[in-house]
Amino acid sequence: MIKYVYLLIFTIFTAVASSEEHVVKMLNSGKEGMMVFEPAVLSIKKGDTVKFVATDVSHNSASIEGMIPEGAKPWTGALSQDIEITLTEEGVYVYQCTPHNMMAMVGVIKVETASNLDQIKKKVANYKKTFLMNQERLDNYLSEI
Ligand SMILES: [Cu+2]
Repeated sequence: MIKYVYLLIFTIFTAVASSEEHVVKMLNSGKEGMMVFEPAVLSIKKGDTVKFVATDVSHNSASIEGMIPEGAKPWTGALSQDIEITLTEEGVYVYQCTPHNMMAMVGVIKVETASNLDQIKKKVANYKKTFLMNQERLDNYLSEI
């Protein structure tokens, strides 16, 4: 019996220890241009956390309705504030900076698999209509996952 308890504790401990934290900076200017998340494309494991850091002010991170996996929890960060989220559902998540979505300040996170990619791509055409510049950015990001 005691052996199983140890095994259980060990399993829980390794599960916790193996979840990683990824950092995404919110920037006025980055390698890929003006108003960007960096890195804008992440591939992570289920249960990992992503911390959006307000390196520059007046940005936030917010999930986009219909562009996250089914059952996933949406998020909306406050302007100029760090926000940390834990992603527990597999699939692709697309998020934006609310004040700069017109400039295609968006990012993509893949958790394990791209199972909902087709569903997201259907939404992209319509969503891109809000972009006034960097029209190709989201397509490029999605092609990287
Ligand atoms: Cu922004």
